[in-house]
Amino acid sequence: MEFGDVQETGEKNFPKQDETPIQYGTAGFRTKGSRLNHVIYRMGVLAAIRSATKSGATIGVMITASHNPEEDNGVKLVDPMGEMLGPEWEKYATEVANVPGSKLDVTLQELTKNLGVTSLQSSRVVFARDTRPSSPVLAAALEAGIKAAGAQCQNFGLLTTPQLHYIVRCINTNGQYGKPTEEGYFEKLSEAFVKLRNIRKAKKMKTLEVYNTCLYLDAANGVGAGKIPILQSKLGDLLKISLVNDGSGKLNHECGADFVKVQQKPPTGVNMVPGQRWASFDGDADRIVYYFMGVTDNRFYLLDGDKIATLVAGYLKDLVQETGLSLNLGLVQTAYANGSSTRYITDQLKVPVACVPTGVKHLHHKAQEFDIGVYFEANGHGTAIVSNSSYNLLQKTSQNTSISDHQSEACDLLLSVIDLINQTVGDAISDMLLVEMILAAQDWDVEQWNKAYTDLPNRQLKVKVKDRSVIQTTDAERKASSPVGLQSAIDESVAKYTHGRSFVRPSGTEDIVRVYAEADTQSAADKLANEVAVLVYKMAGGIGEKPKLH
Ligand code: G16
Repeated sequence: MEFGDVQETGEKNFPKQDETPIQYGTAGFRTKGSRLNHVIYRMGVLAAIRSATKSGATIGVMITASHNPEEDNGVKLVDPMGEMLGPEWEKYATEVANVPGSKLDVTLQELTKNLGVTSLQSSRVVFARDTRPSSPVLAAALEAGIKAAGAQCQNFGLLTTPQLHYIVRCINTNGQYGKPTEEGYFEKLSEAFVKLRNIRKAKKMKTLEVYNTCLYLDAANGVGAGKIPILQSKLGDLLKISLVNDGSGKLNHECGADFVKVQQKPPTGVNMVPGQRWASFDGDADRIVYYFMGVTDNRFYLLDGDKIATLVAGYLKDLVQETGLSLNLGLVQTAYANGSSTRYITDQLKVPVACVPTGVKHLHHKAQEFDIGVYFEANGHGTAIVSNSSYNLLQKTSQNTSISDHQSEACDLLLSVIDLINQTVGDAISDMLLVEMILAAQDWDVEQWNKAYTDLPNRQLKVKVKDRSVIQTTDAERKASSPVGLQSAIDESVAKYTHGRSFVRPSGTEDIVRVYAEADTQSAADKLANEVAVLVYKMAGGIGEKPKLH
């Protein structure tokens, strides 16, 4: 195949802006929006090639930098079943993004030749963007890339990242997963939610005494904010959402799921009353965390991805038991999972738990090994997935007249819960509805939910280094294999603390090294995190202000 025209348009309208290499990271390319024009143009072409290798199945492209600051932007590619781009393609993406403009033609020629692609005419790419100021321009670059490649494209405008993932799956399953529109997305989720919430009424169960239908939501001033009124209009009184950081302020600035999780405090400027239930989305609404102020102690309590995972896994485990089917349920976490959560899952829930490297792509992949796989990163990014065979079995069993009413009701219930879940990727809106449904089903409020286990105090820090790739990790990122000597120094520090644990890893979305530490008290966790941050600074080429020991 020839890509002379693609190269010419690229050189003319989307020239490479600088020579600094850019890498497809944890969730795509991410850097300052002003550096991304050529990258995103080229990703339009790559998405068309990906589609051709999947027999013309639709590929999605989302323009967003999610939790990053407003001036950043990025691009995430979505595979046909709505999952993240296959890891084997990340190297092609990196190569195509970095090649000099004058070599784009030969690079694409070689790539398509090696992949056996001879035409892009039946390739299909759909795309959407978040609310960042740079997103419309980048969306135009993307569209130009798709069109220059000769592929068909559809622009879905402003969507949350998970909505685009959902739409891609709907298209490629010919509507079996749902209607491939935003309206279809809200219809599917809200119908399942309303059905599940009304079960109490249908079964004449006692009215809710503890669960409060009011939820306070910080939408990080992101794309999720604009979607809440649409959702609210379909929920009636079953969930009343009060929105803050509704898009009128600066995106992710001192608000949003990442801020709340990392800082372990509420978004700046919100007036939290003890006992109220709060949640925060991130900028593209693929993460959610919950929190509240204790009524008796006025303390801030965070219910992060680990707490959501345990709530969901516990609920699903009971429901599976009621179906009488032997479906194996498992939970997937990363090294950031609080030690107490892992202990609770193993000892109390008695659900198998696996640990994988950071990045939803790794968690999703591992979760596919279970009949029902629940996966969550501590930062609030996660979902649950159900294998096709388990789904079919549930459907068949629910219609089986020889089983007890109780069993068939449980199958029916589980099928509705599955409809409430966006199985393609972590989804803040779907996760929020799932949590709210479970809390209502148990007639719990946040305090009861929080009681399941007590988090070990923990701290996350960021260290700036000259080149973060000098840090390499192994054992699902729990150990640093490079630079030499760093891990033994971390081990020595950790050994001084009761219940101490710490690890470091280069971020795949920001130009920093992340440090995580936990210990028996907050001051010990802070001290350990500081010690390890100083080690990173010294041994991995720290730049800028040196981390200070407390
Ligand atoms: C992305 C990924 C997440 C990951 C996060 C932080 O989230 O999808 O899986 O946990 O980045 O990654 P890192 O620690 O490598 O910077 P998002 O919400 O920013 O797209």
